Amino acid sequence: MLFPFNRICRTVGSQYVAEIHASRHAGTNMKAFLHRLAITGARSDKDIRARPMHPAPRVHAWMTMLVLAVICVCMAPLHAEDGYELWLRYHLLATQQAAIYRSHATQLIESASTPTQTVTRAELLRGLGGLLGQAPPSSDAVTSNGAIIVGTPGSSPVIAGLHLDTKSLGHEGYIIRTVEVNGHAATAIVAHDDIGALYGTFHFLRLLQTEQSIDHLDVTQIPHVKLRVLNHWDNLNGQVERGYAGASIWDWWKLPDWRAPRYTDYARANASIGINGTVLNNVNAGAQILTPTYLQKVAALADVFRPYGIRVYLSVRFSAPIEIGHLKTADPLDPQVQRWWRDKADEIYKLIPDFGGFLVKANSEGQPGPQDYHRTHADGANMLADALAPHGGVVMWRAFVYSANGEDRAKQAYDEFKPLDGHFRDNVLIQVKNGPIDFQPREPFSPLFGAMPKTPLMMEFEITKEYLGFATHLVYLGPLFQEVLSSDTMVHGKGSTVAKVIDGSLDHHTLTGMAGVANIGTDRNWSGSDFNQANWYVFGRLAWDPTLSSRTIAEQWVRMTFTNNPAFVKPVVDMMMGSREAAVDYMTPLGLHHIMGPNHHYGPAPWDASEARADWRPVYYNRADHQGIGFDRTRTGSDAVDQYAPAVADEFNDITKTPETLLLWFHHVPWDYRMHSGQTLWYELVAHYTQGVDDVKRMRETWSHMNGYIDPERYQQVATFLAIQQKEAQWWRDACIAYFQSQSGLPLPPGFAPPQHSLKYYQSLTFDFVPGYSSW
Ligand code: GCV
Repeated sequence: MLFPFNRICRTVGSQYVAEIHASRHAGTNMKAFLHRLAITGARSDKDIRARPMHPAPRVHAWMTMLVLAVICVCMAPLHAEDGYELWLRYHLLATQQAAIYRSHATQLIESASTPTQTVTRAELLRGLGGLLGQAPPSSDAVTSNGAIIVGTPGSSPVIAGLHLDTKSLGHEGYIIRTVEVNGHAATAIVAHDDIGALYGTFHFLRLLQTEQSIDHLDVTQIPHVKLRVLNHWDNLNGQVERGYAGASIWDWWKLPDWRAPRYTDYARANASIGINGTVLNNVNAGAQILTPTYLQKVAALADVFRPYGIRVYLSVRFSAPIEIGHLKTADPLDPQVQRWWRDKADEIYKLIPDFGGFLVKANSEGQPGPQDYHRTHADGANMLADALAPHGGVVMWRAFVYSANGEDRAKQAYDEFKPLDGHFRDNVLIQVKNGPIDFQPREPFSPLFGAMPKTPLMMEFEITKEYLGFATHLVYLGPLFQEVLSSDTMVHGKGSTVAKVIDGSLDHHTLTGMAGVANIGTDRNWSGSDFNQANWYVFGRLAWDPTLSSRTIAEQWVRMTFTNNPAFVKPVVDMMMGSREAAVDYMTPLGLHHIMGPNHHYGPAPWDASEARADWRPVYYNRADHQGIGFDRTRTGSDAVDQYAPAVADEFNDITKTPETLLLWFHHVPWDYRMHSGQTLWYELVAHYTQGVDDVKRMRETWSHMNGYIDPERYQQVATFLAIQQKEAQWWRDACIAYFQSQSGLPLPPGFAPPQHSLKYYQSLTFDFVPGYSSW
């Protein structure tokens, strides 16, 4: 694409003189070049290097910019913005603030002798070079105001001389502080270990990207959660289960020899938000990943990630001893099986000394597990834990289990795992999905949180939007994550939040974790849409500190990803913050759940009863009939409420006390039930569905005013995706209202538009080749 002349003209003359949009490489260099040319009056790149930076007359700068812009139009086919840079978009800052930052970045004092120090230095040079136009020169001593000092007391005598208490920071914490050295003001990014200094560096660059003051810094950061892990549901054939961003980024075929540069950028992005682990393969695992051929490939990825503090983990198939070990059984109490796993662990750790451990989906949705041998989940987890323990590895054993035994599916994980509390080895975490069913747009928190005080419970969020519109719906998941983390389990009285279960503070655990099912694929923008990147970002930031505000995180992300211009930031953040509730309204309002299309999970199908198992059918969950709608989980129903602490259970059991957002999750409610508004349930249901569509219309409207603030490439894609979202929101609303009306037999409340098509029409829709699902 040609360098767009109109954009240059618009940009020249605005306060964002240097915000000319181009690709990561060509664009950054071009911008830096233009800017430096403008402010130094140089005539060539060589000239720039020779001349000192000094302010030049504005007119001169503008003339130069215009001449160059014309030249660019004629000759330079540059890449469009494509979202590849994610939030690590180090484009030249052109506001007043940049000059202040330059005075705080006159020297760089760091060491680059270890791999992590080397990548830290590279990130600083890249970040400062991009944001400020040039990186400060490296130096051994502080000789002027404005030095940036980075490292640990062990890596830098200058830092050792600051006498900061780094021990209390632990392995990953850091301090960013304005200090004085030899009478000169400096910024120190200090940690106890190298990785902390890398995290601190990313934090410091974030301050610059978001144009925060760095005059008097005093920041101390220590992660609240120990294991902050992405779960890739990537298959070895390159498909991604529930992936909407292209194929798997792991090119298993070309590994271990070809280590794509993208792996390094993946590691940078993760390290920048504190993610320190990645499970490379699908929890519906094949055994092949444990064969020597694949372990070599895994080791190559581990080598790329190591300098960034990221450990690799693998999902393992419980029956692997049979499939690749040629044993007759996978019984966890069988000594041969135990030996096989011990040998396998030894083999892995020879190749990958810092291997993280295993993630296991067992006896769930057809996966093998210890129950195949009449053993418990604890027997299975402990056998693997014993194999990993000598090497320091952990087992993340999933609690996502349910079977077609007729019991309310929402109760099954608790029933299975609660009695096993205290039976797991010290290096086992139980990984629990945020709600009791399956990543629905809204669920109550899982009753397991708070119910297993003797066992570390790990949070599992789904970053990929399996149930929230795939790649094209703009749904920022920050409010969903925050809603779950701030839910009060009440197990030790008020304030016993899910966040405190996860960070270990409630029951005094030091082994803690949070997992997110990744939304990453080979799409150039990584996540299938620009706004989906925000969900990766917010996951990492909340895993580091579950008490952070999702709004603050959204604002940071918008500033880093798009622009600091407040005329863009405020409305876009507002739009993001309302987007999850909009999706709940047009998909599953008032506590409805699991009413999507069967298998592929695309679109609405509340009528569907085609699945073999009752607990896979939407009708099982919504139970709409002539009398009413909703799943009775009260004490007179399935009694799922009593899995919660008494105070919470009493609230959920009482229809007048249950929050209306969860009404139909816990109660089967007559259509004419009076809601808080004074309207009937039927009225409110239709109103919520309509509200959801209206909200998306408003989101489109908001976005239409953002044209011109950012590059046209990303602007246009977001605009198009919002149009898809509006179309599909309308479809959800109309199809659901048509079906529920067929059950209630009630007329539409006055003032609401009827569905655009008949129920029959919606029921006739079928979809082939839906992304993220296939019959592998
Ligand atoms: C990996 C849901 C998804 C499945 C997924 C499963 C799980 O059922 O639809 O694709 O399988 O959850 O979390 O194990």
